[in-house]
Amino acid sequence: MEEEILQKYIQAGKIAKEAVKESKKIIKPGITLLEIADKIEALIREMGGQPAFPLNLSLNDLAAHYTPTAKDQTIFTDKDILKVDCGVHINGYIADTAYTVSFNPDHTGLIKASEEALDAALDLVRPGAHIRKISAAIEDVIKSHELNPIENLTGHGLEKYIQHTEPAIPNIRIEGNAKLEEDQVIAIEPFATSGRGLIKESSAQIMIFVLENVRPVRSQAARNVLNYIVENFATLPFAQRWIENGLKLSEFQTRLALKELRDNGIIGEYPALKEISSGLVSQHEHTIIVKDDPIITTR
Ligand SMILES: [Co+2]
Repeated sequence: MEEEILQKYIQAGKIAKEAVKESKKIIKPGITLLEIADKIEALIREMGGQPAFPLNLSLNDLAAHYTPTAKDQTIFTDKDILKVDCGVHINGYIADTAYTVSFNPDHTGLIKASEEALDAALDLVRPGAHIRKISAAIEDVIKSHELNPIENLTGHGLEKYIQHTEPAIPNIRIEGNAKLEEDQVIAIEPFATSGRGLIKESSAQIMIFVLENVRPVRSQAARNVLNYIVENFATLPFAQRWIENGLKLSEFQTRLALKELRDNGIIGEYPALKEISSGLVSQHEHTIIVKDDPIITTR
């Protein structure tokens, strides 16, 4: 890997680390999810990075892809378990990291399960390591806590301006001989649950979108939104509230434009993901550059 690119990955990781540290200071029962997202995303920009995706703040049985709306009133309470998934990029070079927070001692074991699974997985990362061994380690640690890994969420590779690419790193035993390769950039993200271990798309309003194909659109309003997306987010996921705030549009105007872009196959959607049996979910994640001496950019 070129030194210049390596340094961008490391810098993105540093900013993500700082963002996580600050989030741990401000997240207390009574804070709104919107306040958390606004503060942390602003901090990322102040430090010279850009959010690689909207700060994901997924409560309880939501595993991922919840981010607040511009007027979101949802409050984090002392009963909740909250996944904080934070992405930072510098010129498209991404750091992706997550942790879980709760002030309810009932959730301690659940949080430990994904944290220890991530530690066990990180210990195995090196060029030539079998992905199936990493996956098996994640499954074994989570099951040792008498909890289930989430089967249909996986770790993933990262590339310039691409948030999810090969290789997939499953959280359960798999077959096959795929191996990690030197200089691959990967995110490992075990999810543990007290439920069955499967997620589905929730029916709640979708708040995260991504550009897929640039094509002509009819209305001026949708064209303006498309230009804003291309200039600011390229192929990385973005939040509806970023459009509302950036272009000073109402929620109604924004949703109308996004609907037109979606109906024309220009943007895709990331619905919030919910555990199918309403089990509570924990998650931990780090980004690693695969080397003999691996670089965990977000730790
Ligand atoms: Co990730």
